Amino acid sequence: MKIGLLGLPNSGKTTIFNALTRSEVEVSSYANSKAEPNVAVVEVGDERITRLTQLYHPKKTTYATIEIVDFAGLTEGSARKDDFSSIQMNVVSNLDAIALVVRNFSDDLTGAPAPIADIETIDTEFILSDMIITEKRLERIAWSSKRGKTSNAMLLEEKILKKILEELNRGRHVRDLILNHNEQKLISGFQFLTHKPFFVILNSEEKNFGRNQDLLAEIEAKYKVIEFAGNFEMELASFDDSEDARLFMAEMGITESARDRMSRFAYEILGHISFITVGTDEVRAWTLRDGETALEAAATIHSDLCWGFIRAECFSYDDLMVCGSEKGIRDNGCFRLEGKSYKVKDGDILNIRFSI
Ligand SMILES: Nc1nc2c(ncn2[C@@H]2O[C@H](COP(=O)(O)OP(=O)(O)O)[C@@H](O)[C@H]2O)c(=O)[nH]1
Ligand SMILES: [Mg+2]
Repeated sequence: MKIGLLGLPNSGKTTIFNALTRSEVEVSSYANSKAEPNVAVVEVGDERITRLTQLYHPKKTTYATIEIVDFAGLTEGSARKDDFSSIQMNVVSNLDAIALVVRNFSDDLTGAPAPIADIETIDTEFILSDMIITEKRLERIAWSSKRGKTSNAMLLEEKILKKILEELNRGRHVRDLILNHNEQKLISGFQFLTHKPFFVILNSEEKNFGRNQDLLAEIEAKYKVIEFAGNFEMELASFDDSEDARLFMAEMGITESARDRMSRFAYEILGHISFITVGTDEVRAWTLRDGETALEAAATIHSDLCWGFIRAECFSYDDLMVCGSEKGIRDNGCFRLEGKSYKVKDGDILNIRFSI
């Protein structure tokens, strides 16, 4: 899973990036805005994997990972400049979700925070950028059809793009449109910014953190939102001594690290779940979309397991914790054999039987 941090300059993107990834990228009001994006991979904290490691003593433990990308700032007018085209084509196209970092702290340069206005500014840029792409493509289609060069696929594309343009003109997003599978496929190449799963990270001043219920509710009316105290959490992430970190967190009313909260939030928004494989070699978390099947789980592990799929041996993590061991699982009738079309659940422990 890949998540991109976007936002206005000085909204705290790099600060949040450092907090999430325990990196130490320079944070400053004058940081070079044309620098390459910062990229880091973080492990998804998962207590189940930790406990299974204690139970199986594997040679290797592998947590799920999320890749975080910290972009240069966007500004009003970005859609009309080159800012988006390069970002969009190279990096945004690979993102699974966009996290918009919004400043909710006072800044010497830019003054008092205006989070709602900032969100609208960026949202407008995203919509504009998608409109420009749509209009350009529609012009080309019109040009082709004037010369008698049309196809059914092109007509269908034109129809969808007009629908999209109408939606964007109303200030709405491509992701709000209900599109069938075929339509989704037709427009996937455009990489519309307003098509990606999207959420807001409200980056709050330490002393206001946890006291922004009204503001959060206002944002939530339109977008998914999570609050961070960026600066504070960046400092926390740099602590080696976790006992100290826990004390500081408790003081702030933070029960989980920024990284853990963000991963949980992202899994929820993207409708992702984890299944687990266990053994003496490796205990490992894998990611699936909610609703995906045992066959898709097999393919995630290795294509051979998919081609030669026979059955999935399955029990749940929760049952294992209650029964204490795999023997206990079998004795209590919690062990199942599932077929290809079984819908995998979060926390399922799977062993794929296969032959090639
Ligand atoms: N008070 C406060 N300042 C912050 C916070 N997050 C970032 N800043 C400051 O805002 C400035 C810009 O931060 P940076 O992370 O580089 O922003 P970016 O341009 O979006 O990457 C720096 O001076 C940070 O110290 C925060 O949560 N609280
Ligand atoms: Mg930065």
